Amino acid sequence: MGSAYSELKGKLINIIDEISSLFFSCNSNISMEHLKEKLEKNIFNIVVMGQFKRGKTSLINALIGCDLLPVAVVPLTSIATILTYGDNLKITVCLNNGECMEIPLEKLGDYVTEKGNPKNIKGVSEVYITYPSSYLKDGVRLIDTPGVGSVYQHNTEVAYQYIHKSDAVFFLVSVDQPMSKNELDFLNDVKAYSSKIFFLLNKKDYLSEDELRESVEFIKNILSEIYESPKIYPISAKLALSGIKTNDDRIILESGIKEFLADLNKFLMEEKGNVLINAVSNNILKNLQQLEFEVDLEMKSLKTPLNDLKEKIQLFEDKKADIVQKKRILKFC
Ligand SMILES: Nc1nc2c(ncn2[C@@H]2O[C@H](COP(=O)(O)OP(=O)(O)O)[C@@H](O)[C@H]2O)c(=O)[nH]1
Ligand SMILES: [Mg+2]
Repeated sequence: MGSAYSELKGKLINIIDEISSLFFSCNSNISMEHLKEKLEKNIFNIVVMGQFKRGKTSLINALIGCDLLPVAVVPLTSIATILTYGDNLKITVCLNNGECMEIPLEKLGDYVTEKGNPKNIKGVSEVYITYPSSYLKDGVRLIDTPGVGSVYQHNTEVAYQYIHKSDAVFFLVSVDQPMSKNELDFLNDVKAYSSKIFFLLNKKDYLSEDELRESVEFIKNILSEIYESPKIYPISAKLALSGIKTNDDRIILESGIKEFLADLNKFLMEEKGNVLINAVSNNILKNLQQLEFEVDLEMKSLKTPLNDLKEKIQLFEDKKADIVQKKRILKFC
């Protein structure tokens, strides 16, 4: 990212410091402290979203080229998993009580799956994984969410928590399931928060070329009601992972992942900085609006006793005038 980006970043950090020194607290979703950290570390959240079983986790595994996260035929991930760059694989489970612990890969399923951790009885808040993938360089974080519309309501709630943290979204639908009302509602909500959405139509390996063309057209028509000229990437995350793992170019080509990866790389090289600056500026503005609202409320609450006090002083003055008047009358009697 160039010098213009660094300059803008520096200016925004100064603004955050100035605002933070004026106001101690702010009840916003994303605090000034978080926004500063986001800028300083270039934290860029790519949130993988979609209904359960669409292949979200498979896509993340394909991207990093490794069977790292558990995949299943039943709704599986009940916990959000956050992947960041690290020279070595390290898995940290954080609990709702603030405690965090490192676990080995073979224990991951005990915390992030509905089977190993039904209804999140273990009270896991998030799982952090570091991994040496080129897609995770320069502050990119890939966030795997449980997916909306699962029979488990708490999974949907977890997915929704991540909408407002997303800088870009991979939204997955799949050819074996028609697009649901849940998915459309969710997309409407995502639109308000994320400026960049990649639409992926997964499991293309189930269809012939003609069927796939029809399926892409169908999804495009639906999405066009919400987004202007949406681009859809038909892929097979399963084939992509198998091709990338075995370095088989024929399978990688067949998976359709190449065009998506090319556009993703271009976006990360050319647009990521702008999106990040925009996201932080928007959040600063939102925080300022919230602060303005709070200051306004406080002034109103101060004004009420002040008016009361004025009324009481007036009453006192009237009473005093009355007594003085009475005294004067008495004197003349
Ligand atoms: N045929 C086929 N199956 C896939 C593909 N991607 C994922 N799957 C399967 O779909 C199921 C759900 O995948 P998963 O990644 O766990 O979905 P998630 O719930 O959205 O994270 C698993 O059985 C995967 O093996 C694909 O491209 N083709
Ligand atoms: Mg999953």
